[in-house]
Amino acid sequence: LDRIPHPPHRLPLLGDVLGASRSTPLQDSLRYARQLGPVYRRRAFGKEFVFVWGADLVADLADEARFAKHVGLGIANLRPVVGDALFTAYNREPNWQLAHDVLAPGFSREAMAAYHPMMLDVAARLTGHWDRAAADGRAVDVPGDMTKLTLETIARTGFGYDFGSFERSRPHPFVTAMVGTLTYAQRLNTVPAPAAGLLLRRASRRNAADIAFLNRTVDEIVRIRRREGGGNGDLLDRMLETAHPETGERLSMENVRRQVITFLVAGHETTSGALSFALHYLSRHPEAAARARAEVDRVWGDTPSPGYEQVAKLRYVRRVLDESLRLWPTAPAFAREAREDTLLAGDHPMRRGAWALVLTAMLHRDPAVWGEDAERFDPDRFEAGAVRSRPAHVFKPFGTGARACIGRQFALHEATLVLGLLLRRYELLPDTAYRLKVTERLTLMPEGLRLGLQRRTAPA
Ligand code: MNH
Repeated sequence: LDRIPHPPHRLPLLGDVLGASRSTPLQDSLRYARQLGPVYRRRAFGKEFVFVWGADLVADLADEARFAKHVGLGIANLRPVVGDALFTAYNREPNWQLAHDVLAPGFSREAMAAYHPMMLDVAARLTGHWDRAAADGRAVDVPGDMTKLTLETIARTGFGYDFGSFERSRPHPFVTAMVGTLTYAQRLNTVPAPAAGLLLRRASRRNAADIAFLNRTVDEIVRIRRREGGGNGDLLDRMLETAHPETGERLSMENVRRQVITFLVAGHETTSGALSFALHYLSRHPEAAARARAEVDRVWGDTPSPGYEQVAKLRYVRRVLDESLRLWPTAPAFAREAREDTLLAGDHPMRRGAWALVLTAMLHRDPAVWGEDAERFDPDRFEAGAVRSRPAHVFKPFGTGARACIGRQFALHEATLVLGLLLRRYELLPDTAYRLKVTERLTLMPEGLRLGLQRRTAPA
């Protein structure tokens, strides 16, 4: 540990931990990363935290034989809400394997193809909303509308539920409660545990009310399903009815509750951010937007609703999405722990259970891999030949290994589909005064991004 650089002691470190970084911990970590290099440490509350972003170090941490997911920090703070559901389960908890095996078929090709028409339905609500804005010459609230879209999509495809987000002028109370608990969990990261009770007493009472509301909403969703059925084998049907193929075990009701909240949260915030950043970059890079649009016109023609198979054919649109996730991986970090005593990259001794935080957002900017222009938006970095020429494990927006994102294909399909539909329908008119400002509440989002819209005439 002694050899790992840390900030010079002149920095008011505790003050930094308690103060300035509270709302932007990730962007602060990026600043330190640029100063201190590919592996560094920071002290907080008497503990050392190790941050890693150098490509060879991260590649070594991706070795599943020696390392595994670490449930700590922000993720551990979510345990009071979602306990041993998929995202927050400790590796050894039996409910992880059970839920993983029961739910994984919910993300198969066949399952995705069945969600596709519902995704189109939800997207039509978004374009209905945007058509009215375009007609009135009003700019749209991009992150707000993408959050409505992705929440409706996961609620509808996974649970047959409708939050009515596009018919409301204010966010659904479920969203407010969800944002509340996420913000609270992030704040817990910045306050020493013994002081948290005192410092955050009011916030903690609010948080308890938020959690109670999330639970009530889920119980309502389950009640409706039990009464009316009609899930067609969606995620909720799987949670309620599917037994493990080998052990015959089922998820308990308490665990179902935790899984539903997990999927509603994990299934929309990150995708919403990814879509929002992609739309920002498209609006600022007219040449990329033109290429993407030409591809959509060519591949989709004027078919009113593109089929499932036609989405994966949007190769350039997908590169725009990948490049946006490179610069702003909306789940910007993940943690890895040593399964046994080991040497990280042959150099840094780690005890069993010792862990490090992988700064994905910085890994994605490592000039040794991405070049000196790593900060520049360039979708051609994801052209097949360029991808092949890079080492493995340098692009990790969905994490790594057994605990990587189960919803990856879902998110990529949804986001590619929606970008295609929006590019085909509108010209994106940026507010040239807007400077990208990234907000953090465990996930990343371009704050205050608004775009003007102009309806296109139908493609030739
Ligand atoms: Mn998702 C895990 C990023 C979309 C459900 N997700 C992860 C991890 C990352 C991640 C990173 C691993 C975290 C860790 O190692 O601690 N997820 C994303 C991004 C998007 C995304 C960037 C969109 C873009 N995720 C989705 C969607 C769903 C989903 C959509 C559900 C429909 N994610 C999960 C679940 C896990 C997860 C569940 C936990 C998987 C596990 O531990 O077994």
